[in-house]
Amino acid sequence: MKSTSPLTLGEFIIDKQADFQYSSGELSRLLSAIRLASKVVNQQVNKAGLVDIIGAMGNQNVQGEEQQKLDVFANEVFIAALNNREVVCGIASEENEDFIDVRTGENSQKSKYVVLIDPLDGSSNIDVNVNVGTIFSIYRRVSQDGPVQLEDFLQPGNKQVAAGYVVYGSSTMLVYTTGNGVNGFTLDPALGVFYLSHPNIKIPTKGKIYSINEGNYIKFPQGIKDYIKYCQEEKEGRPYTSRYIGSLVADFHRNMLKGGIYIYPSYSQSPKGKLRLLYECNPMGFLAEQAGGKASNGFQRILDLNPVELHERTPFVCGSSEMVEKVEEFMKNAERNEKS
Ligand code: P6P
Repeated sequence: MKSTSPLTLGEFIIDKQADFQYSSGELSRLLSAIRLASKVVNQQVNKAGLVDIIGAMGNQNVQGEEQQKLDVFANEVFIAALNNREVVCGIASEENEDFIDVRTGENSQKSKYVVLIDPLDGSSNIDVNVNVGTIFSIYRRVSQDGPVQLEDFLQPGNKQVAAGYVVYGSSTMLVYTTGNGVNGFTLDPALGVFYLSHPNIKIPTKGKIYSINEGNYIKFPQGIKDYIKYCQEEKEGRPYTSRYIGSLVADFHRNMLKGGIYIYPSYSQSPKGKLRLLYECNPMGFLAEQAGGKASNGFQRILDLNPVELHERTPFVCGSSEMVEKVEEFMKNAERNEKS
């Protein structure tokens, strides 16, 4: 008899384990650790306005950004969940300058996986109650046994075995891929259970939403300026709508469901843009491609970039495939004009 209740995330992970090339059960346990941590963080995010957990700790993280208490809390929760279950051998986080070797127990000594994480993206929105999110990226280690090495983390995005995000908002969702499509799960807060609510998500090939911080317009490369003007023209179904929350996970999630494009370009003060390649752009790029979309740095596929530093930045253009292609067209034309 067909089950009437929707699949839970736990059931889904087990069901799909067989799809996964390396199905030893370890990746399933890793995803379950992330599931647990996201519930713990969600509980604090949802009551952040009620307890004295808002407000900067007076510290700064490795990015030199004011560290919100929830940033620190989320980082500790995810590291603890992954560490305690001994499902990974190494972790890199936006909140930590160096990667962490977590081969503490017998099992983690044998673990094949490393995780890179942005534990609470969009944290500047925490105290104004706007959606924030967690982003994670999972690789198989490339070094042999023994201590994890920097090379285990500096892998191109096309080597990811899984990636996903949690968006903490009006409802909390966990969205992830293991390379066989993208599925979204919504948390029932009363039961503490994630249910499959968005099976096999596909990004529309084009949309009418563009997400970019237009306050930086005068600093943008010419190709981006040209694309913004294109979005605003009154023809061929335009102007598009500008929607920018200031939280990558929230903007990406909306654009993935409705169609649209998110752009964080290079600009004069930051020639590599703002977003981090390893734990923001690669996981979101993997998800976008698995959902039929695209992710680029304006000129080439994000997942083909070869990282050289743990916290390196990259310009980021991601979302509906035809919209990303149009940005790349403007970028190439502008570059050609500048050279001529
Ligand atoms: P800006 C949040 O700090 C973040 O990394 C993304 O989540 C967000 O899209 C972007 O930066 C916002 O940056 O410069 O527009 O405020």
